[in-house]
Amino acid sequence: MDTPTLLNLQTVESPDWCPGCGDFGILMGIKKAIVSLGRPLHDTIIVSGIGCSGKLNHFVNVYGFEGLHGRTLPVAQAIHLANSKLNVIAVGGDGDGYGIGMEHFMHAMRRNMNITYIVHNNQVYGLTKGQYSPTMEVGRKTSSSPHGTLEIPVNPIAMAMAAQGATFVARGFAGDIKHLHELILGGINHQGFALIDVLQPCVTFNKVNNYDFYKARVYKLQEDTTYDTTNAAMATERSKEWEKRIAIGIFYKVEQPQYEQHISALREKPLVEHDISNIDISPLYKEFM
Ligand SMILES: Cc1ncc(C[n+]2csc(CCOP(=O)(O)OP(=O)(O)O)c2C)c(N)n1
Ligand code: SF4
Repeated sequence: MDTPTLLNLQTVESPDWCPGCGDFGILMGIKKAIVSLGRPLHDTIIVSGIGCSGKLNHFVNVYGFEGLHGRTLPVAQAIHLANSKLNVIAVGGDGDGYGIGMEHFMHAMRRNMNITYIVHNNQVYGLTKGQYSPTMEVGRKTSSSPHGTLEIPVNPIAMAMAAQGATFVARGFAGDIKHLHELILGGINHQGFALIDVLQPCVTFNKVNNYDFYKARVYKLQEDTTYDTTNAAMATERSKEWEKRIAIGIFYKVEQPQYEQHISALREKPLVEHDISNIDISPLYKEFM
């Protein structure tokens, strides 16, 4: 049994992200969380989409699956349904999750499967050279908005609250690895769907929302003793702060039944552990061949 350490989580391939990219902080946050969790390396799988963020699972020595752009969550949910004993972590960009994959994002939260979803939110499509993504603020000039963006940005935390199924909703900052590590570990240990939206500076294509921008604004929600993590309205309201200050931490956390608890076969044990040796599946094969 291989217990994870920062050393054996290392892969042969080294990250090729731009120097200073916030993805490095997220990578370290995830590695530290896997080490703190202490489960064998083969118990964790990281599912990703396509993007700079999508390469993350190349750099962590656990199981990995790099799927299609925007389809991170369907794959992660399928893996979880097949073997609910695994620690399933899904990672992707804001373009991946809140753009092309938005419909999966909303429905995954309604299902409340036990998955940790970490979104590298840099307000741009990094890999394809800086077009604005759905979280970009109004008026920003990018390669795809020469006159400034027109659309109102997506607020992922408020969207999660609107889906009414999210049971762990948090925001981290790639420049505060210690705090991010705690959030990710909290998300993994939470029994249900955990969203961790991470403020991730893209130092190459987003020159405004850089480390200084965030350092001047972020504050920790959990240091505010009046904040109530079971109050959905409070979570939505706090998530709207942006210009002057930006909250990071756990916005919302409640216990609710998970998807598989409604299905007797899944409640009993993971699908992969069911004995199907006495079932004739040849008619099923014929139907699909
Ligand atoms: C279906 C599909 N559409 C478009 C692309 C091209 N594409 C690859 S990565 C990417 C953007 C990635 O942006 P984001 O998800 O925000 O991740 P980042 O690179 O910023 O980490 C796009 C549009 C693709 N690979 N597949
Ligand atoms: S383009 Fe942006 S997101 Fe991609 S590696 Fe470079 S800094 Fe990171």
